[in-house]
Amino acid sequence: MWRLVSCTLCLLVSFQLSLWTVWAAEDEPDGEVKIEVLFKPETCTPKSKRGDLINAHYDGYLAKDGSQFYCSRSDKAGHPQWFVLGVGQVIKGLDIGMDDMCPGEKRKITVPPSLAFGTKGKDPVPPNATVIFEVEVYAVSRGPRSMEAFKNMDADKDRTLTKEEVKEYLKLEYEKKEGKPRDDAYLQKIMDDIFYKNDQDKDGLISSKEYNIYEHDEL
Ligand SMILES: *[C@@H]1O[C@H](CO)[C@@H](O)[C@H](O)[C@H]1NC(C)=O
Ligand SMILES: [Ca+2]
Ligand SMILES: [Ca+2]
Repeated sequence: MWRLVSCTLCLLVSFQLSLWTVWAAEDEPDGEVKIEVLFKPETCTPKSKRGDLINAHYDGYLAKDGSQFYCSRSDKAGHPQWFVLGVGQVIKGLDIGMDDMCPGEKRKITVPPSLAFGTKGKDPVPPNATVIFEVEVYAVSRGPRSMEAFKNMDADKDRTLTKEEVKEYLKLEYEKKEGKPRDDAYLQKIMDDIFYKNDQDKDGLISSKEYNIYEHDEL
């Protein structure tokens, strides 16, 4: 999912940038992920953990000059993106840096190259670059890797998920989290993405085995 896009739209609104130039550190190849909490809601639950389905916006900047290389607000029609935390769907530094976050929380996460795009970089990120992400979390759902979520999705309890079952689940999740339904095309897109990533044998169903990436989760 790490499509890097040009980010013209976001540049217009990235007034934070000026704050960040002072932050510019030299690139430490083996440093640690640095987390700065920018905003934390008073009621901060649920907290994200590995395997949770996270919905978030994130903007990426190069530490050395503050230039922006990624912006989820202008990618994919500006929808915040869904991903599973802690399983390598995003760079390692974000898997680490977005742990224990609640909906509404904002963080600035500084990631050394070893936990970002490495010694090779990934255009337009140059080799050995420390990157900074500003993230805002919108939703934290248990799953899709929790067995709880699987059982909720599997409406007819046959231990496989059809596209209809997954879509219905997403529809209800969105309504619950956002107070209003999402349009069908949007749900369809997320669902296609989920099947693309999880339906390994491409039979149009997600089996409990395909779904269950954690050995300790037993059905
Ligand atoms: C990136 O870092 C590696 C290891 O520290 C080094 O071997 C390589 O030359 C560096 N690449 C660039 C383009 O600076
Ligand atoms: Ca089913
Ligand atoms: Ca399958």
